[in-house]
Amino acid sequence: MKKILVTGAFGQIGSELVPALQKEFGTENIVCLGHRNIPADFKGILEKTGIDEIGKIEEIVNKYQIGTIYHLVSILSAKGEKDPQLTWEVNMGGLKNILDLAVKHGLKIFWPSSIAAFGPTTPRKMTPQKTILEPTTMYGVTKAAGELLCQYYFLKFGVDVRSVRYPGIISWKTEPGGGTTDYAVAIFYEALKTGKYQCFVKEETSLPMMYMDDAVRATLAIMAADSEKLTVRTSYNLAAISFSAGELALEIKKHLPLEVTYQPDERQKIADSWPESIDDSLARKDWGWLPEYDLARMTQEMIKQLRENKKLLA
Ligand code: AKB
Repeated sequence: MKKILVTGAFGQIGSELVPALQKEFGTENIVCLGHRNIPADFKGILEKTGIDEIGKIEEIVNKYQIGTIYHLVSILSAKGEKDPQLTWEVNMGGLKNILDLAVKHGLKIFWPSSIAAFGPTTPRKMTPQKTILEPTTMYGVTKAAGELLCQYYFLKFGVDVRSVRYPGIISWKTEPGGGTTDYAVAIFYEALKTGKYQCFVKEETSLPMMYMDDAVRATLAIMAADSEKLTVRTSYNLAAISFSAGELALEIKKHLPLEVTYQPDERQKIADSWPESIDDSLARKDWGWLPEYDLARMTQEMIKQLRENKKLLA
């Protein structure tokens, strides 16, 4: 089989998608691109190249006979506001490079969009698939523009590019970095470490979220779907659970003692610009998407995995 290249292989999503891809297609068929946070026990094919080094990435495509790229490299919302220029260059420049390689080498592409593609003028409840996209963060601007770029390359050059709008992803293996939804992960770490958490959004702030196992399943499912079944080439709405910061704290308190204080910072404004819940009926209809984790199951699993695998927290 033609090999798969994963960029951003050691980020929040890559850290869990790579093992799933290795399991499904064989470790020898997955090439990981990254240069930071490479775990000491990493097993697999590793190439250390930056996403701006397009010549080197093309050499890798040729060297390994790559047929598919999961292009995960991205600067997230909160970090993006600290350096919007760099965010545009990394997020859009990187995507454009990968799409150009796809045209030249006939590659299939997965690229993640996000609920950040929406903005304050988008309907906030059960946000429809086709709606207003007026994001107010640079990260969101790159997601909205990136979606259109993906669709353009599909229509103009026939690139088989597939995408989902991830909600906030909750995972135990790697902590996210630079996102607005990071509080929903950090609260678990702090609950186990100190029993106290100072939350940077208000108690009533409610956002769409998803446990990592569901996110990985969704990614594999859309990539495995028959091309003719896909009616969206911008990016599919994807949903699992929506809950407020306060509801999450209450759920964790069923398992652990936890004291939460709320001190909203600049990330509150970003959270307020995003939807509360998402209508993902098209993803369900077109490629059979169905989430498995609700708030209770996700909370139980997070605590169990952190206790078992992150010994320092026990
Ligand atoms: C972020 O908070 O920036 C990300 C996202 C929702 O895309 N987790």
